[in-house]
Amino acid sequence: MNNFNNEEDTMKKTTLLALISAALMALTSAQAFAQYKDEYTVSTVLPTPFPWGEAAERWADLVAERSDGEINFKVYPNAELVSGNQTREFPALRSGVIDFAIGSTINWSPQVPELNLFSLPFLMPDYEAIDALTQGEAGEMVFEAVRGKGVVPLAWGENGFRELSNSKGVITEPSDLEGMKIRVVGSPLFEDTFNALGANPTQMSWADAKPALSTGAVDGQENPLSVFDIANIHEVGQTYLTRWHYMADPLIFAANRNIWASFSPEDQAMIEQAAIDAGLWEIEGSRSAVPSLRESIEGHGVTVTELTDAQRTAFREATASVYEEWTPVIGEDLVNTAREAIADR
Ligand code: X2X
Repeated sequence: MNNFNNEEDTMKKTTLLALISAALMALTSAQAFAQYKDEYTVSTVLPTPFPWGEAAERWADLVAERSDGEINFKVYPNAELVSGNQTREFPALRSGVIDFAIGSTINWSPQVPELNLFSLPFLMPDYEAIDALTQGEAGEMVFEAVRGKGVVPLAWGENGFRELSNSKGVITEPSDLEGMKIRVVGSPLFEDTFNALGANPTQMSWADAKPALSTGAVDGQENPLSVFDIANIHEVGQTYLTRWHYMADPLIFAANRNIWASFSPEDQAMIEQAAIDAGLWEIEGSRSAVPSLRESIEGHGVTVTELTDAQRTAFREATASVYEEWTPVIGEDLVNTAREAIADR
């Protein structure tokens, strides 16, 4: 009797266990399925066909492909998730209003002071210098700073060397900028740079820039050749362009911290690798497009001026005060690490 009861008990227990484990399995797979949102937002400032927008589309494509269509990134360009106010993108990414973003170091520098490193005038003379920073210890320090602000950095892209355009005349020396109204973006560092050159800088978003140029509210602006050409900035009276390469803004692919934590380690590795691949693809494409962009811009009747080394030195000397003021903000250690990496490149 006892034996029989025991056997029955055991059978009941086994059945119960099987039922529980089946229920658990169903729950786990339902959870695994439900862990993905229908759509993950990806914020950018520029849309396609700007390289920045292309980078975001590429990232979304790679993620879709490598997740067999399970992870859906949707790109929202023109900083539309923050009503066009591109310097609010980082806080929105941090707070979870945005899931992912590809942001310019300029636009995120109000919240992450270390990002002003790349805006120091004439710090990076060429592409090798940019790479020496982003691919080395300085880049890791910058990523650490981004992490410290609650956002997960994943990979680098590039907006490009920013060149100076205006509607008034050829600029080859600082005095040519005297009193000129120049649209700048993002960090107050830009106001210091243009004030040091005797210009009259005004901060405004990209959405407001072209209208301000067309009404003559401002005389000039600075942006990479790709932006100048694709946005047809020559159409708003910007017929002089000086290639002074005074700074370049890298792009950072990044994730909101909680969204990031919601992915498995395998998904995280896949999304990060997709960002790295999209970034490398975009950087290469941006750089190799420069000669044809220059041609296209000249073809629109814009006078393109290249600076001699001596002319560039005059601009560098005129903006030396920016280093004094901003090195303590960026961090002495980071600025020194960057300088050494550039010297050793
Ligand atoms: O606003 C700009 O100038 C742009 C588009 O280049 C950036 O977002 C930094």
